[in-house]
Amino acid sequence: TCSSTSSQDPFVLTTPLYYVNAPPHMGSAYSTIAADAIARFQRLIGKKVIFITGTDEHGEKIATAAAAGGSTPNDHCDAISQSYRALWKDLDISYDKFIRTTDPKHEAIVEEFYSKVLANGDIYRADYEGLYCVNCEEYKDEKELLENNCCPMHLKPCVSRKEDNYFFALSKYQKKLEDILEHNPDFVQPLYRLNEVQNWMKSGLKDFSISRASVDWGIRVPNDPKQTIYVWFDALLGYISALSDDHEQPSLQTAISSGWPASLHLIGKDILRFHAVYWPAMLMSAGLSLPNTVFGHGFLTKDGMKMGKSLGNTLEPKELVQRFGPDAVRYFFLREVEFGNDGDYSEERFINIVNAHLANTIGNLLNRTLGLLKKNCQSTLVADSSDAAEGIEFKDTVEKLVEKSKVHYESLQLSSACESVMEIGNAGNLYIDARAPWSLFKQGGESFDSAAKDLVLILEAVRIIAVALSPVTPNLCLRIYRQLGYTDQQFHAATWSDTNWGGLKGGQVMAPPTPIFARIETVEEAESGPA
Ligand code: ME8
Repeated sequence: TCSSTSSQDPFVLTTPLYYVNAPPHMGSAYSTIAADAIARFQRLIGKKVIFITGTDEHGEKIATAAAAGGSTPNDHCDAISQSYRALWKDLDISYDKFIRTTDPKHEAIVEEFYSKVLANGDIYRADYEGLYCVNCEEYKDEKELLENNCCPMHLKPCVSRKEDNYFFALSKYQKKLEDILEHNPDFVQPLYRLNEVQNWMKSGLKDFSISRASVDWGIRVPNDPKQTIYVWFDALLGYISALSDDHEQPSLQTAISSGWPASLHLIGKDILRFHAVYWPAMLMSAGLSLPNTVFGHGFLTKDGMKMGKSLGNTLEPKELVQRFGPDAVRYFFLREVEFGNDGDYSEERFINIVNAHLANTIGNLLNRTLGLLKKNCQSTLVADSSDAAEGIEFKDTVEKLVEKSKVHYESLQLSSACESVMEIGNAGNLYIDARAPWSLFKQGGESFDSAAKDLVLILEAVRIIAVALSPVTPNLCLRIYRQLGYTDQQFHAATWSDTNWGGLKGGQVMAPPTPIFARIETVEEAESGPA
């Protein structure tokens, strides 16, 4: 069964360990951005988080890519693995562990794990003949293939292979897996992915080959150095070896005691079967606990096809970050794609969304409020924000919306979480337009005082946005905090309880208003010159 967790347990979450056959593309970045938002949210609510990512470096696909590029597998892996780290830096990914499957500590753990499964009687030797997709690194059932035995994902023909391999007795775990899925309906999410998994299982689980005689680039099978361990049997264990302490003798036991089981494996739907079927069976065989949740998100597509390294129809995340900055990229994909579903990218939509939400709804609201405060109140708050008086309804609205966003974050509905936070911005804009403080200031007297108080309330709402949206757009939110007169340390020390109404205090001095998010010019605007 799935293990239970106590509040002391760390929140361990993982991205897929990406293949180093090619540098990262927007699909790899998408999973990692989503994981980062979840990790940052969990830290905000006070969890100790261990956020794991890394690279999957063995197997035929990688060896072929290295040879094609004229380098040794080692040099090739070093270079490409580094390009993942560099992109994670550009995208503000706050990972705690980066595991490479060529790390000696990982190799030691894979060998130990293999030996445990062998000792448990779940590994045997047999001949195998089948159709293999090198891009999936998987033997395929003829039934799943397109014309000419083409893989439906990669549109390339599978190759016929015949080998004498070691097999893992997956079929032994059919009943146990069925029970787990039935009794832990949250184990595979979203629900429609659970249904996919249950459907596959109906046709009966087949044992699978976990070694390759034909592949040299891999971890040797203990006691049979002529074979290497199948790349998936190796890579999944990266989630455990990542936990192992660099200063200790690597062992399953010490790695496990540092945080296993994982709370959440975040993956794309292409690798659901490995995570929801093979991996739990492998763990059971070795007597280890299962992760709590496997969440399979959808694909970013281009012209309806999965964007990917193998098809070469990718979008360059590095370029997007250079043009638009990390916050815009993070926000767009998390807000635009309902988490779990597929989503298509278009530049026009990208620019429209980030301009409307980040530059207008939040950026302008903050900027014009600070402008009025500077002009009329020397940039100083006249009262505590907790003193909401006439704005009590506005305060209630904000409180409800921020609570809603929390519920969405907790259930991994990242797009809805963004939406609820953005509704706070909408409410702020409605409030300021309805109150029209610019004319109240002109009227003077009591009207002037109530306008000054209105600004406090609006800024308080923007402050709450900065905390609640910080998992998604950490830089933008830091800039909001600076505008509100806080130090960077105060921003970094913020917790979810800082979304409670009442943080801004009378007498607090705001920074001179500067735009927190530069509106992106559309191509047409750029061509028609300055407005
Ligand atoms: O599968 N849209 O590595 P990989 C959304 N090494 N997400 C996408 C995507 C797209 N178009 N393309 C890729 C592997 N992804 C194995 C994993 S884990 C122990 C081993 C994301 O480099 C998505 O998360 O092919 C997908 O599952 C993953 O990248 C595949 O990465």
